[in-house]
Amino acid sequence: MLIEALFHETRVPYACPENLHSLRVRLRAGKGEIARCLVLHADRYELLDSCFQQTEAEWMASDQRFDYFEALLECTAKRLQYVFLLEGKKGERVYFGESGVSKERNRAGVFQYAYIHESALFVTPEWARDAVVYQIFPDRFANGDKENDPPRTEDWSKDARPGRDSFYGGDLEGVIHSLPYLRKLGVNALYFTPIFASPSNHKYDTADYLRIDPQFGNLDTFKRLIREAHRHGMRIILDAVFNHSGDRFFAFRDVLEKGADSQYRDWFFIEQFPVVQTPQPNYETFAVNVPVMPKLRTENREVKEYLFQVVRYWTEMGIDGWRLDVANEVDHAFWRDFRSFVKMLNPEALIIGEVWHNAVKWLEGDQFDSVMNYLFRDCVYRFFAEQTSDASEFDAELTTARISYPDQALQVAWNLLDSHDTERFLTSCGEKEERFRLAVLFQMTYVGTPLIYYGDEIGMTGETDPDCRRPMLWDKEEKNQALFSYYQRLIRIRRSCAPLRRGSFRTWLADPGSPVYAFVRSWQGENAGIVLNNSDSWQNVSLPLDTWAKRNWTDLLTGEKGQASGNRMELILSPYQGMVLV
Ligand code: ARE
Ligand code: CA
Repeated sequence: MLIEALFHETRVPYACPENLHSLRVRLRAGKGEIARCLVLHADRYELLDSCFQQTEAEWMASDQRFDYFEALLECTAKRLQYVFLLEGKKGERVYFGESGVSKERNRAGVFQYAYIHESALFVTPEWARDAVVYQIFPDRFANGDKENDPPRTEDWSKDARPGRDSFYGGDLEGVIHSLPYLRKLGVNALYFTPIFASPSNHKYDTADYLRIDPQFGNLDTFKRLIREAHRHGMRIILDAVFNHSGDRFFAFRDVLEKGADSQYRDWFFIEQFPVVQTPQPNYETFAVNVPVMPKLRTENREVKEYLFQVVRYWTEMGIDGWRLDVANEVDHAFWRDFRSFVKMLNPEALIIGEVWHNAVKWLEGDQFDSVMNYLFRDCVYRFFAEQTSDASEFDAELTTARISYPDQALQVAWNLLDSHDTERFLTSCGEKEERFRLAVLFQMTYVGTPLIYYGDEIGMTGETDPDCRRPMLWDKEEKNQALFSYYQRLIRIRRSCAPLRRGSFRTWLADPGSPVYAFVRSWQGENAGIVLNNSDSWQNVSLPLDTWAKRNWTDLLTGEKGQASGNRMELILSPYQGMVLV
């Protein structure tokens, strides 16, 4: 047994309390090394070996290098000591504990999870598990009020190609008018990129955090939007841009005017006085030299209090959550207090960070509920769009992304194909709609929350920012109606099939060199099996029955029924066909 590959630690994601009396523990081992994994566990104060319970850890997934096993340990006392007992493929047995690996139980020592505190439990909002989120970029979604259009508003047409400074006149009134459309699509949560006052079209350079941008409407419009959206069964999530303000934010204006004498000088990271914006800003900004976005010193108590007052104002108005911009560059202490504060105001509020890389540091239960899942997008991009990975590589990459996070976060991670910061996924697929459709099917059936970028559902295309932000197509002739119906159908399937929303995940088929990928989601004894043919040729597929555990199946997409013979399920899939079997 390759003992160098063994890994466990008593923290997320290797040890995650499920509730006060159970701890989910995970073990990493070399690929194909372990035949059986047991966990021996007891109250920390137990001295007698004979009083240790045994729980079998099950294989949960494999990635490129490792196998992962998982067990749920019951602990009445909330305190735990445990040690893994591993059996290798050749029958050899070793213990693995805090002191190391040994044939002798005592030498291996034990891992200790000292106490499960109520405050340390990771609870994410229940509603988020049933959510399908729709992302709206307000200037480009719908223009419901021509009166508030900015000067130099450009033509809203299918040929529009936005530049960095284009305005199209979209607003909140337009969103209110479109709620029936969104309801028809089937989504039940709306995420808005920023809507507070700012000079740009994207509004990430906030001038006034307490005011709706007049191009989008006013406070009254926003309150009506919340009311109407809620009446349509839709939640509202706003963008929290706290890493930086805009340069027209009152505090930054004051620093520009008064320099070192400004009482707000420590709200930012000023390198030198007087403060200049050109030719290069002499203060920290978002990214590299973006003068209109001075970085906020969120560690400063006054800044934090100011922003928390902003958070209180909008949260109390009735919104259902926050998406945190550049969440990875704001200090952890800020986010910890932010979580307590938001959940105090509204325990059901959802908190989603924008992090493009592994975000486990923020997902231990004390900061975000989850993240925009760009790791998911990377895997999906390589498999469906580029087609540079086979089923086995796709599966391994997904596993690496999945096992990085605790289950609570994973279940509500925003799985996106694209966003206002990336090229449109249909464009990534070379506008080959069948590939795009298969990726959407995957998005709607994988673990986590589907996040739909406005217009994807009707076949909009576009290169990266700013081209991916074209005005929404509303003309019947211009929309891909068939694609819209397909989205509707998939959303309906997701909403009617609990395993797709809450179920565990098991790889079903992922052979090297093969374009066929299959997996099973299970929830309370119910299974949903997803089979995807990511190729332009017919595929004969033979699936083992043990993961599926029954003989009959119905494809929710076509209504086709079938039966397995022997101990395999044989299927024939047409090019780019996907199936959702129950
Ligand atoms: C403009 C230009 C961009 C340029 C950028 C930086 O259009 O081409 O890359 O400036 O100089 C908003 C606007 C953007 C605007 C930007 C600055 O929407 O149009 O872009 O302001 O004026 C990183 C961050 C991530 C950030 C992306 C854009 O980590 O937080 O960059 N995303 C949020 C929002 C944006 C918003 C801002 C932040 C600023 O969603 O819309 O931009 O408030 C890799 C890295 C990521 C990196 C990603 C994209 O994968 O791992 O860290 O994200 O690439 O570059
Ligand atoms: Ca308008």
